[in-house]
Amino acid sequence: MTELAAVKAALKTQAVETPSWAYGNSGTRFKVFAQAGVPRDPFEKLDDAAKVHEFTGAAPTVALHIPWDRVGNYGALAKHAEDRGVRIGAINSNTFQDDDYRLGSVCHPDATVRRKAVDHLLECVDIMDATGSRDLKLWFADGTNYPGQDDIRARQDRLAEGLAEVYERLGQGQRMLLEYKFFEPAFYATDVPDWGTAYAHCLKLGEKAQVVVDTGHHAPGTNIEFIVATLLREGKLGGFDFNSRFYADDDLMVGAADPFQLFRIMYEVVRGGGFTSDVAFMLDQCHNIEAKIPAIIRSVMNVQEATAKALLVDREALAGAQAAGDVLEANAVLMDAYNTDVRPLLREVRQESGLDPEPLKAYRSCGWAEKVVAERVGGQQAGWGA
Ligand code: PSV
Ligand code: MN
Repeated sequence: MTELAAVKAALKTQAVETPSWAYGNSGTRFKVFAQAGVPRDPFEKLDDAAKVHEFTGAAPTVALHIPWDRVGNYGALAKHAEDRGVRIGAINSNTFQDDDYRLGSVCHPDATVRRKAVDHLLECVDIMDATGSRDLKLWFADGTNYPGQDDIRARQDRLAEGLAEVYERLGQGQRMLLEYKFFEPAFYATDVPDWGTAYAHCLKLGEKAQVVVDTGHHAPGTNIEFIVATLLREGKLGGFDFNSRFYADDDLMVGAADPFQLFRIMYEVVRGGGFTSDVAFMLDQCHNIEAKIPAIIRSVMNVQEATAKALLVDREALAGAQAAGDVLEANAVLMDAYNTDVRPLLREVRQESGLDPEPLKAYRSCGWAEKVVAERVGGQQAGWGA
């Protein structure tokens, strides 16, 4: 196989998981804007997600968030997805939207609240059994706002205890993905603030526990590709929650704020063997003001473009320049790949896969947006948190 053929073959295997919540209404604490045609239940969210996959060929799975996507029959939901050519992906837990969780969930000082939180996580594993999902994605809003508010070490012990119980419940082939975030909603000490804390817990738990890197969950200037390289080296990178940030956890379209950073991350993924391993490439975004389905298609395309550039890095030339200590040449090799216009290559890849080379144009002319605006009248639109 020529090198270009190998790049194309790799791109054809790329899968980006889209989040159910990105199809619903969202906003900030100031305003959630309603958009016409937005899904009213998880079934309609899957219908929209199927459109993203139909036009990109690269979004075969959809992450659910419980309880936002709670239904009576998860087998029926999984069947609904399959009938439309997609599958249910990661199950995201939610231990942050209940009054009981004011002082935390699995780290809460009161054992009754901890029990409730762990029971919810166990319920999520039951749902995984019904949907055939591989990954349980855990993000904890737990933390404290003031020094002295609670015992930082005791909170880590409670966290470890809760995680261990859920880990034991995981079935064959199931994984636990632990996500970190440096602040918000806790403003003083978040209980899983960084990759080191997530890594330490995952290491103790065992092989089925892996770290998730949400690209929006770092302080400005953090070298995320270094974290990615390290986690891959340790066999502990479970996946990504891709999105863009300008300031804090903005949840904007991946590749919108800093396409160069996305390229650097994808290069470390390719370099570290993560592209061909079990790393889950998920989006975790909210489309507050833009149309949702086109924004998600755009996001998938942005990941594809960064990946194509990463795959095009001349690794032999790079290694040569690095070994020779040729700083400028090494940097130039990397930049050559980044500066390549990969859009023609991706158009070819799509055509060879029987897809329209222009997913956004094809979606816009397919009539889906008009159809759902006309049909989805009445009922309660899905929204972030509902
Ligand atoms: C938290 O900010 C987070 O990144 C977690 O992944 C949540 O589950 C998700 O956002 C909800 O949008
Ligand atoms: Mn996330």
